[in-house]
Amino acid sequence: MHEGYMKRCLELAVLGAGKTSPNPMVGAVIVRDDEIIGEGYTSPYGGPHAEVNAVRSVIDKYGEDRARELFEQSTIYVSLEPCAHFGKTPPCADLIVDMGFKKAVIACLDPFAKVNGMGLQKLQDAGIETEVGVLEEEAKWLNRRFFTKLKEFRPYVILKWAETSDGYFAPLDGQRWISNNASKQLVHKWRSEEDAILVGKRTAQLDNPSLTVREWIGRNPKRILIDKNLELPENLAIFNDDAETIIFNAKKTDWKGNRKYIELENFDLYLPQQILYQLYLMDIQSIIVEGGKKTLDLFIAAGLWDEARIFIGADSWGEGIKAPEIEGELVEGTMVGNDRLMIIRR
Ligand code: AOF
Ligand code: ZN
Repeated sequence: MHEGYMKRCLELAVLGAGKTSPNPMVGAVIVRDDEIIGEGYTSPYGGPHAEVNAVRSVIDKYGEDRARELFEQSTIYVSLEPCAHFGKTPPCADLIVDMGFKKAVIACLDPFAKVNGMGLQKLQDAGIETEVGVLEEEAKWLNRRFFTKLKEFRPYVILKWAETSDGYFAPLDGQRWISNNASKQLVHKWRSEEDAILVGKRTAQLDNPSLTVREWIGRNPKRILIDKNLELPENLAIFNDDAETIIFNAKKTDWKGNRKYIELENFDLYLPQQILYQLYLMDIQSIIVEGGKKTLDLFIAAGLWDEARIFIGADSWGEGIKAPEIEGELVEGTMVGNDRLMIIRR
């Protein structure tokens, strides 16, 4: 029973994907007499939290007086501990107490220092019955970007590439498409869900990608480029005005329109660590590393990745540049048209 309602919270939470960052995406469901009477999920960044939206949905329907009567007989299910602090919005734990809920069921605690157990404490101090840990793993997985930022002090890193059925990543020179159009659309959806996309110099030059979201409806992530000596020409698509571009280099720190240049002092030393640290300071919570081979290998060698999403195309080439090699746990294996998609977790 609890699990069914919590599952609904997780489904609602997903509706905030790509819009709530750097806040987590959360879902809330209000249940009275085994019937859902209200639902909500986190509004885009800076807006009301899930609990507020769920409470409002009931008030809008029944008016405040009747809603309060109903809350006294209701359980609120939330996929993350209700907040205890004044941030951009007032504490959700206070709202739950004020509205007089009978019970609160929570999937997992919020590791954010200003909440971390204190939201739960507020509910318990007010005499609300509480239960924690329903679908905990699922809830943590859903907000894995948020948890990684708070626990590892770096963005969540997703590696993405396509390889041929015989393991080639690119031809010996130039560029050739491997995956199909359905896979391409999926990649655009993924882009809209993450804060940034990172590529190396060679990929920016050879493929000349815009790294924007065009085959899906959603916001453009920030673009991140590694170009040590700032050698790339300004007419490349990655420099167009469609999105912001952050350029890690060894020459200058500067700001020019949509472009932000960040100089790394000992460029070649701990490069992925330096980049992730700078992105963490900018509150970028997740990145997709889209290539090329050298850049992917850099993150793999440093052990700085969380997920790899690999398309395996139908063609075989017999020669080329070998795809990166990675070890981890296969969490998903599906077909996207005639491409095979493997998702691997570290
Ligand atoms: C909740 N419900 O739906 C979310 C929560 O600046 P604020 O006020 O928006 O607070 C942001 C923090 O609140 C965020 O870092 C996280 O700890 C928590 N997010 N809490 O009760 C929600 N999204
Ligand atoms: Zn809140």
